[in-house]
Order: sequence, then structure tokens, then C-alpha cells
Amino acid sequence: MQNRFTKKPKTEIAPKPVTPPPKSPTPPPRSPTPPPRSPGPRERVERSPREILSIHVGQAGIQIGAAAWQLLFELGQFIRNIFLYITTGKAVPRAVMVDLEPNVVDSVKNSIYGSLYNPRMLISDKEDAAGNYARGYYTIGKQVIDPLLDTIQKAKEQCNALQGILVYHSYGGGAGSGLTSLLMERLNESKVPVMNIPIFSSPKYASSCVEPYNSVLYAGSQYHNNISGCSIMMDNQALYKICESYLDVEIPSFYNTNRLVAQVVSMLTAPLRFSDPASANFNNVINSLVPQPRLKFLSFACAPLASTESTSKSDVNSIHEMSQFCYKSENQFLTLEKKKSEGPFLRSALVYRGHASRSGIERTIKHLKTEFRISKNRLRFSNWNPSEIKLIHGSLEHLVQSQLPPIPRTYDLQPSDLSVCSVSNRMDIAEAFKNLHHKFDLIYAKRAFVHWFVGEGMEEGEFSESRESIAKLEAEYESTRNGS
Ligand SMILES: Nc1nc2c(ncn2[C@@H]2O[C@H](COP(=O)(O)OP(=O)(O)OP(=O)(O)O)[C@@H](O)[C@H]2O)c(=O)[nH]1
Ligand SMILES: [Mg+2]
Repeated sequence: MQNRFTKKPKTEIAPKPVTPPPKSPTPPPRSPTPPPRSPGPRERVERSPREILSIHVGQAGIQIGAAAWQLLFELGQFIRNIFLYITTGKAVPRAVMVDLEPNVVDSVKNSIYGSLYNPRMLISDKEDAAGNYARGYYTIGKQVIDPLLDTIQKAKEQCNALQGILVYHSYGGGAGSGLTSLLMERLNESKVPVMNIPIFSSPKYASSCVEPYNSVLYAGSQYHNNISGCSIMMDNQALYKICESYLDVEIPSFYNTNRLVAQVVSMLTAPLRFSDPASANFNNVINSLVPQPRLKFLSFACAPLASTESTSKSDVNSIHEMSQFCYKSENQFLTLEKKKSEGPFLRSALVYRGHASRSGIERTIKHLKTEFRISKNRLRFSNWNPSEIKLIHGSLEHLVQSQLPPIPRTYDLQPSDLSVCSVSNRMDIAEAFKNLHHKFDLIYAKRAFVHWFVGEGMEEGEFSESRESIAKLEAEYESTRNGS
């Protein structure tokens, strides 16, 4: 039965979206061949080294995850570190999907790719968190966390040497924030490196008026619980803008954003999947980009961005132009203000993929490094933590020679002979948190909806504790900017 706590809050306080709200994803195209069957309970497994486990939490986490796995199914990239091969020869995603209500998980099970997943790794319960962090963390989430941890443990036992865990989720949903927060605390105890791929709350879109609460409670708990790892931040406003401006999608929906994220996450994680694990692995990436555990929020960009529909190529073509494009604030997958001069940056890494000369890439990186150092008005790194741009790729040979996968034409982002991704620890990411805290302050000043959270067993003090943590986080970014 629904009570006042299980009802989704209304959106009257939420900032109005500038374009119509996203539609739910349309179903994937029918596959010509029936997918292989799911694994039986006692099938023997083959083991492979340096595995990556993906955990998808809540609607956003699962829907983006389903798009990311679909891309790999369609490309036929059944790589052993992300797929488990069972003795029948079938490859099963090393993926755990969890939601508090059944609909989203059921739609994955009933999709044409549904039988490719291990059904025991698709977990759902009866009632969602109704956009409420406290339900995701305390009441409903508490019922799910143990079965979830058992399932993750089983997935870990099927690994030879797990290199890290990718966690996909939203900041705004009750499960995405609350359950993920609970999960992150438990994963942190296990010391396995974790990389989050969250949908952060965007300045102009919100699916509920309490998204700022959920987001502050999630981010605050990451800060005061010292949760390590890194977080590659994206938001729907930035994703819609990229779909509209570069990919010719008139009214983007989650169908488009999720397939875009699937494509770029595939580019970004390619080094972790393909390269020499000794040099490109989760720990190396996190250590190169996160100088202090709390400053773990990274922004992402890639080039070229051109639509599969357009006959012309992107204007940004040379290695140098593409690399420059990736450093501009307005091209990030997270909404940041356009700047006259970029930076400072704490750390940054570039991933090149496709056909390029080794010397061309080296020249570009040298040029960018010089540019950062000599001109105070252009891209620059922080004095506090002077650092150079790194290549995430372990092997430059591999990077230059790697063949581009034939991306299906149903995807919006046109594949290119050469692509570049940047992941940066930019200090202006603090802007995104300022924006969030501002929205939080507006509703918290009136104590609006606080009773929904307190009614689910959360102490009111958690609001102010998390809000203080966000202020400290912003101050840490500020002090690094000032070189202290
Ligand atoms: N990009 C993208 N964003 C999504 C998707 N689904 C939801 N969101 C965003 O995620 C936030 C809402 O979180 P959800 O993931 O729907 O919520 P949940 O984790 O399922 O939590 P509850 O439904 O409250 O139990 C909003 O900011 C939505 O805009 C999706 O498929 N893709
Ligand atoms: Mg949900």
C-alpha cells in the first residue's frame, strides 16, 4: 500500500527544464539471431586475469548499463576480463544490476539481450525508493544490501584477479543516491578500486524537487566517509546539449543519452580492457588522476563529436584540435560555465584511439604541456600540484595501432579514424557542487520535504552534516586553486 513516504514528491520547486523532459528509452532493434542461452546454476567457469566488474544501481544505472552492454553485444566484443566464459562457450557479462522495484530490471530481462545476462545477478525488490535517499539508504535499501553484497561476492569469486569495479548510478534517484551510498561504504571496506559513472544532478533538469537533497546527501557521505576511488561525472543537461548540438538529435531522450554514454565509456575503458594490465589498470588511473582521495570528481570530454547521419566530418579533426577541444569547459560531459581561459587543472589524462602516428601524438602532448606551462591565461595546471598530462594507455604501440570497432549505424556518434578522450581533475568542478548546494539551501531553508526523510529513519542532522561536507569539499578545491 502507498503511504505518504512511498509517494514520489511533486516537482513544483524543481527548476523548469528548458526542453521537454526525456522520454523513456525505446526498445533496441530486433537481433537477427537468437541470443545464446543463460548459464545454468552449476556450469563450470573459465577464469581470466584482471577482470572488471560492473554494478548498475537504480533506473539510470541499469538503463545506461543495458545500453553499454548492448553495444558490446552488437560489436561482438566478448572480452574475457568483462565477460565470464562458461564451459558451453557462452560469454556472460560480469555485471550485477540492482533496483528496489522490479520494472527496470524486468525490462532488461525481457529485452532481446535479456538471456545473455546471468539472471541471478539481476536483483530487484518490490518497492522503489520514491526519489528518497533515506529510503534507498535506510528502510528499503537495508533489505536489499545483504543479497546484493552476496551476489557481488559470487561475481568476485568468478574472477582471477579483479582489477576494479565500475558503479553506474544517478545522484538524483532514491536508489541511485541512497542505496549506492550504502554500497560504496561496504565496497570501501573491501579495498577493491572503484570507479563511479554517475548521472549528476544538472542545473536545469530535475526529475523531482528533492534531487538536491539526494545529491548533497550522497556527495556529502562520500566526503565524510572518505570513500576512495574516482567518479567520472556526467549530467543530463550536458548530454542533451551534445546530442542536440553535435549529433543532430532534435529532442534527445534517455535512449540517445544512454547510447552516447555507452559509446564514450567504451572508448574510455578501452585501455583497461585491452592494454597491458601491468600499466593500464584501475589503480594506475585513480592514482594518476586523484592526488587526494576527496578530490576524486573528474570531468570527461571526447572528440570528434559528429553525427552518424551527417555526411561531413567534424570540424575538429587534427590530433591537436581534438585534444584542445577536450579541455574546454563547454565541451565537458558535465555542465560547466564557458571560460575565457581554462584551468587550473589538478591532473589530466588522454586516451587516443585509432589511426594516428606515434610521433603525432607525442608532439601534441608535448605541445599541450608547454602550452599549460607558458601561458597563464590558457589551460594550466595548479601550482599546488604541478602535474603533466598522462596517457592512460599502457602501450602507445597498441594505442596507435588499435583498430576502430565498426560501431552500428543506429548509434548517434559517428566513429572516427582517430578519437581522443580526456579525463581531467579540473578545479572548476567545484562549480557543479556550488550549484547543487545553492538549490539545496533554497529548499532546506524552508525545511521542505524534510519529514519524508526523517520518516524513513534518517536523523535531520545528516542534512547539515552533508551540507557542511560539500562546503569543505568546495573549500578544498578553492585552496588548491590558491596554491595553499
Ligand atoms: N541519462 C539518464 N538519466 C536517467 C535515466 N533514468 C533516470 N535518469 C536520471 O536519474 C535521476 C533519477 O534517478 P533514477 O535512476 O531514475 O532513480 P532510482 O535510482 O531508480 O531511484 P528511485 O526510483 O527513487 O528508487 C534523474 O536525474 C533522471 O533524470 C536514464 O536512463 N539515463
Ligand atoms: Mg527507480
